[in-house]
Amino acid sequence: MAVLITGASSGFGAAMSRKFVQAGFYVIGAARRAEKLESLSRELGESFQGVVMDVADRHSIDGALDEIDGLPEAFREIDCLINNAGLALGLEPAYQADWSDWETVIQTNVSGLAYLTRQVLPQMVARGEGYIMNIGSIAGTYPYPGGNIYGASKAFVRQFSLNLRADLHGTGVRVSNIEPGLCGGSEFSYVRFRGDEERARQLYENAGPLLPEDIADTVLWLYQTPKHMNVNSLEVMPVSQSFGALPVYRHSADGADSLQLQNGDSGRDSFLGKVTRWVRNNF
Ligand code: NDP
Ligand code: 8X3
Repeated sequence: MAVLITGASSGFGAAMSRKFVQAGFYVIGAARRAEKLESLSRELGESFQGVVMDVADRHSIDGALDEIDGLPEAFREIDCLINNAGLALGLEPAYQADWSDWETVIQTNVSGLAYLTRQVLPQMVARGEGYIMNIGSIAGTYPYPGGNIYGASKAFVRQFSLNLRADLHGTGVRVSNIEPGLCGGSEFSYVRFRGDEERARQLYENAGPLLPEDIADTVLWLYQTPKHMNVNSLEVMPVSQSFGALPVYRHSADGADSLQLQNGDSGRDSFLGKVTRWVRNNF
């Protein structure tokens, strides 16, 4: 039996593929970039099979699942599906965001994840065991400026995971939603900032972010927990990240509008300074 990991061509998915193969499991790594999968296959050997799959296209998902049916026997049954493929595009406010970016995020993070899960679940239910692991995000719980459709897509992942638990009650199939915070060492911000390497680099500079290996270790641990145990959700942040105060916008009769935080900090300049620092530190 095998572990099917989407988004295996970089970041979390590549790190998970390495950890699972090192731990003795058979891994099918799926992504769009065949050359990255081939390189991982050369590195990991016979326990890894790459399959080209565009999760935003359900015909591509069906084609890849047919291809998996033709793989050596050890790979044909999927014991664990790790729905990791996903992306954010841009940080513009909702009223300036590009609609086609939003569609891509929805097709990848929402429709693709849901469709692949729907296609893989019946074999798990028939066997009376299996594991669906969804990679959500802290963005699915905590809103932030510019998070708009990305955060909403991860909120879908959170609620879908919980509803799967309800539907799968009694089947033996486990479901977890893993919600990482700031994590460097992947292409996530490079993709979000449309190839702006410097902006992506600055986001993680001196921030001590999580690393893909941390998420891979977490996911491998979850998979190896006893089969009677289900971790419904798991939120992981770097120690350097926590929560911000909620800003309040105040109108003033003299036109000097201001923003105030719950801790009493106020004033346009100090708030803007905080926002600038926060944005620099977080994005
Ligand atoms: P990366 O950009 O490094 O990896 C994303 C992976 O998803 C790539 O392998 C990419 O492969 C794949 N992918 C994207 N679109 C598609 C598609 N349409 N079909 C198939 N595969 C696709 O980012 P991360 O490793 O950081 O992100 C992995 C997951 O973790 C995402 O769901 C992300 O939202 C989530 N996450 C990331 C955090 C972070 O701070 N990095 C924090 C919280 C959650 P390819 O381009 O080859 O198709
Ligand atoms: C990625 C983490 O905080 O950039 O899901 O949204 S965040």
